[in-house]
Amino acid sequence: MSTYFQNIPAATYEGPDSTNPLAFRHYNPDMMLGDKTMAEHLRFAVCYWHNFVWEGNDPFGGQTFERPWFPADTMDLARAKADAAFEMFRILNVPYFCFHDHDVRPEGDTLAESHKRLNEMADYFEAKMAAGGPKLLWGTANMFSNRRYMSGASTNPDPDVFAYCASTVKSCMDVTHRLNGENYVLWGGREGYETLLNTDLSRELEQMGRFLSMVVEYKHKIGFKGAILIEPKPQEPTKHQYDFDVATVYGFLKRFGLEDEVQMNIEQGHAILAGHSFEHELAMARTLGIFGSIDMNRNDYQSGWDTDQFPNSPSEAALAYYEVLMAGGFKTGGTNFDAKLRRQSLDAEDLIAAHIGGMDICARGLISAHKMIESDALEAPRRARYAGWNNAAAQAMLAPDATLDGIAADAEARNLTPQPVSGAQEKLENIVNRFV
Ligand code: XUL
Ligand code: CO
Repeated sequence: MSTYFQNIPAATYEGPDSTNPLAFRHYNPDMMLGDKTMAEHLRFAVCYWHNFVWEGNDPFGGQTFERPWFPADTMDLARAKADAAFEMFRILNVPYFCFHDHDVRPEGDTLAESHKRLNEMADYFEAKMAAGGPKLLWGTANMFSNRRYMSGASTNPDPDVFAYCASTVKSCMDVTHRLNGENYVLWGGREGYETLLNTDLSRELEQMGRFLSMVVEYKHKIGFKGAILIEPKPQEPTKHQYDFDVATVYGFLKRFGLEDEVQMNIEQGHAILAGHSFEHELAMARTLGIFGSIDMNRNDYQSGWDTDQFPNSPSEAALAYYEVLMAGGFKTGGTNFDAKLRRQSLDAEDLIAAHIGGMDICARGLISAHKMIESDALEAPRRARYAGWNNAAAQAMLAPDATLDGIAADAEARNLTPQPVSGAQEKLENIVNRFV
């Protein structure tokens, strides 16, 4: 039993007028929105790494947090960390959690020892999950922290690192499968380059494509029913990451014939780093049929870093969940808080309050998005804007037998003079604000 969060009561819904910093004001798990409860729509997950592994260091300074399980370099401390983690999951009443291998077990001296330790921790989790703990939204392998990965994971110039990665991912997929994880995530933090001067792009992309294909093959071999998710990010820690954004990853999947096998885990902060908005990335994934899950956080819009802050903008959350709902909602995916405290927020209570605030913002966004869709307030004008395409003559221009010169001849014969129509952007923005 952990005593780290002692005296912090389980968080409950108290309604919008509550002033209790440790109660939900908007997240009411059982409230119905359409045919699902709020909990079923949002499918919240707490991540292991930012909450229980990160010590508060930044590029200029070291540890600020003091947690009883630090440095978690023994199995006893790893179990103490797990006790605290599951205690926090219980207080927040989240249905899911996520972890990397590296988050939950100290690395062994050999690959075999590392896998053995991971399996021991999976046993420990299994018992806690069976005793009413959360389910596993996704598992993943940390193939970016250790110096062996400094020149890449599957894209490494050294074939031994490629093989090491195969063993690592296999063991993490096995554990994810055993714990009934609903997805398996690959974030290629080191799958990119620092300088083109020492990089063979052709080889690295080929290695990455082959590796991902083998991951998909292994998923089918072991009968893992969850989704394989790629998490795009344009840079940081590398100067350039190959999984730059959703559109880039889609091109990569097409090249290797994996577009029906792999979906996207889209993170707000990564979208901003790529020069997009979160809703752009979500809309692109929906359009391409590869939407999977989200990592919820926000970036500081000035720093240019991946600051992984807890979300706090109701309007941004509303536009994000609008896209999630338009994509048909989460299937295997969910809302994972890939978010961390600021390094001065030292207390156990800060961890709880941060998640409660984030969950409330997501709940507000979901409610607004649901109302916007029910009212048809945005979709009706969008449909009207394209209504000209509904007639047969317009559709014929897109048919496989249509030709450029045929359409040109028709346009000239009809002496066309198209008249511009207002895009009415401000009116649409005002509509959104009615619901937020
Ligand atoms: C890094 C990031 C990762 C992935 C999992 O920016 O988002 O934590 O979510 O490896
Ligand atoms: Co993430």
